[in-house]
Amino acid sequence: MSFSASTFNRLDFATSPINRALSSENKIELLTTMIRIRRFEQAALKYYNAGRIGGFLHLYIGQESVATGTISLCGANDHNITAYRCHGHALASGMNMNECMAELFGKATGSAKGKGGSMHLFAPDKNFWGGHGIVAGQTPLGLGLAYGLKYKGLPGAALCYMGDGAVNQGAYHESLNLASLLELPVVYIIENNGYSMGTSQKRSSAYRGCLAQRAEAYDMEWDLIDGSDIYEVRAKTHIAMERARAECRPTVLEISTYRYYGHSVADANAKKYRSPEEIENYKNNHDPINTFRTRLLQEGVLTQEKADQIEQSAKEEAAASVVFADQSPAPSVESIMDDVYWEVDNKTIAGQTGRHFFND
Ligand SMILES: Cc1ncc(C[n+]2csc(CCOP(=O)(O)OP(=O)(O)O)c2C)c(N)n1
Ligand SMILES: [Mg+2]
Repeated sequence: MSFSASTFNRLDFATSPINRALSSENKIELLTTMIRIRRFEQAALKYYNAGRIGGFLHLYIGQESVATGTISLCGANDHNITAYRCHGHALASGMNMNECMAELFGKATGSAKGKGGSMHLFAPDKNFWGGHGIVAGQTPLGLGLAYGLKYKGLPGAALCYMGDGAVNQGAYHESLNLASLLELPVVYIIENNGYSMGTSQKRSSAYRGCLAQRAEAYDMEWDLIDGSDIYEVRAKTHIAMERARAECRPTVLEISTYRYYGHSVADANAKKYRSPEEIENYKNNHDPINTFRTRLLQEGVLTQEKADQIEQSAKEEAAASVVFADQSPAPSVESIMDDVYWEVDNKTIAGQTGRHFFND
């Protein structure tokens, strides 16, 4: 089927300036990133279930358009930080599968030398500041990234992601207050997948309209985004990032999305607090990868053969990362105390004496 504007009966975000600027290669790259994230996590799930990965494993399957679409807008001065459901943000930020899978396996070749695990992927050289386990703990840190940009006079934006369960934490509200008061270039992105662990959003939050609308109380701009359409994710996030870069003003975005799996793989009730029909409906009608693949086929940008090839190579890349992780050494016993405090590793006086703030 050939593409025409009348094919789509809703506002077509493909025609927004930031999406019109995409070449066919750029579009295929967006699809490839989403598929790589999904294949990486499917491999991780398999080896978690086989007992090869310890701790938690929070899967991002179903939410791929959020990290992929938003981080695709980032330039040299833009930064991002998120919670524990961080594999998608890590790969979208340019981390490779080997260092991520090795981290999940707890190996010395992992991005945090095997000491962080699934919740703590981290790549400051790629402007990706983690991977944080405390719900909303990253929201003041995201504010700090934005403060740093303003302090240095750099025209950038700090993207700070959180779940719908994080919006009732005090730290988030303190952050919104300061973001607006100090006029900081931060974009708070609520990835609303409908649940905080086993509690639905409607049972956990009081709000008028939507969660993002609370921004009005802090005199901040906000917007709602349909996460199943990566074009919409990019179009609306771009506006917020430009507001941050050019006007140093913060924004709250709420992106509706969904996770197919439980809160973590260890969520025994994953199929009890929501119906199988709900999961099936999302898979069949709102899956961001299926939606975008179909769209690119319609636009004539993608062929079925190329789509199959992208799937195959992502699968092979993920399988190779498992081999890499499996064959990598565990961290040495001698290194167990390293990487806890910078001062201790660098043998500063504070590190040697344990005195950080007082001289006596
Ligand atoms: C301060 C704090 N309280 C409780 C927890 C336990 N906890 C971990 S994840 C989570 C639910 C968060 O849900 P949401 O913000 O919607 O993110 P999602 O898991 O859906 O991505 C809770 C309560 C925690 N990690 N930190
Ligand atoms: Mg949630």
